[in-house]
Amino acid sequence: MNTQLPNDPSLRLVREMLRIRMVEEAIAREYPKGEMRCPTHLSVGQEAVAVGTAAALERTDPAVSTHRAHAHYLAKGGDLKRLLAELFGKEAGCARGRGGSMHLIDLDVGFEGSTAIVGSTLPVGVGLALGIRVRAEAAVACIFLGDGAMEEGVFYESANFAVVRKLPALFICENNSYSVYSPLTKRQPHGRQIHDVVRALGLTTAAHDGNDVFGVAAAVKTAVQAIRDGGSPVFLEFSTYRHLEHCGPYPDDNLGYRPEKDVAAWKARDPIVQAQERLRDHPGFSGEVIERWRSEIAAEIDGAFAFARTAPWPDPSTRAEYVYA
Ligand SMILES: Cc1ncc(C[n+]2csc(CCOP(=O)(O)OP(=O)(O)O)c2C)c(N)n1
Ligand SMILES: [Mg+2]
Repeated sequence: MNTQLPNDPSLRLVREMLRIRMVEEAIAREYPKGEMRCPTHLSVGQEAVAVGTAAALERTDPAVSTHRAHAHYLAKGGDLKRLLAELFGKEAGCARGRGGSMHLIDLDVGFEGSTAIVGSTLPVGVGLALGIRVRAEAAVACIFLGDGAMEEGVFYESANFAVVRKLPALFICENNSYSVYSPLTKRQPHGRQIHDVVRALGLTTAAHDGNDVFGVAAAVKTAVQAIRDGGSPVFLEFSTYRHLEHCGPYPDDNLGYRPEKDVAAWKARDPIVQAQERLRDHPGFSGEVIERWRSEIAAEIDGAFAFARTAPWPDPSTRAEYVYA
């Protein structure tokens, strides 16, 4: 567990983004050794959406996510050792080593699951919101999705049900402009905005900069409060950008499917660098603080990798347990 968090909320946001970045950079570094035998989709560059959103949620608010889930799982408080053990296929993994990177779960912190099938957690999240309503609880169900997932039929069914039943559902759309190699400009008509489409379905919507962690946290906080106060479901679209390839540990800018000037512009707007610049004169923040965080986090990551590497494999005789066939 992460035991050295600063009390100051702004510092916590930056430290948590740095922690997630360092975890994913460590995964990228270790991945080519071939010990993690699952496909892995990294969120490097997109950390602000996960961290800003989770900061505005309670531990008891359930969340579901996608194939690109490490950041959401960790920001929600998911256990790092169990994440890495899952990537190594070990019994101590959060899905007992059966799921790999795309099937993360930590019920202790309300992280109710992620799956590899794009869009498949949307109705699960809406179902969680229905459960909250039926039990008359004050929680909000958070549903992370990518820009590609809103193009699937299941999104419209799920969003419509949430609106008709006025469910406490918060859709967080990470719009990184791409579904694998396909840009939004090739997938949707010129000028169409995702949040405009969703507003037409009856959800309350807004679009924000997804690389500004403070702006994300503020926007999600407002939305969560409105939902808890009995408002309609909310859909927040956050524009952001992934730095690495769609699936795997490497950059893939050599493929040329993203304009070089876009890649450079987004990298110049790195969410962690931007947040650090914003905090330059903030009490308690300094270069030394960042360096201390770096060494604390590096030690935590080393320990978690050692745990994952040395943890036992699942017993082969249990291979049919905890899976559906
Ligand atoms: C139903 C389904 N169709 C296609 C795929 C292959 N696929 C995996 S990730 C992905 C892209 C999804 O894009 P988006 O929702 O924007 O998420 P991002 O990868 O950008 O985070 C696709 C098409 C899949 N896993 N499931
Ligand atoms: Mg996308």
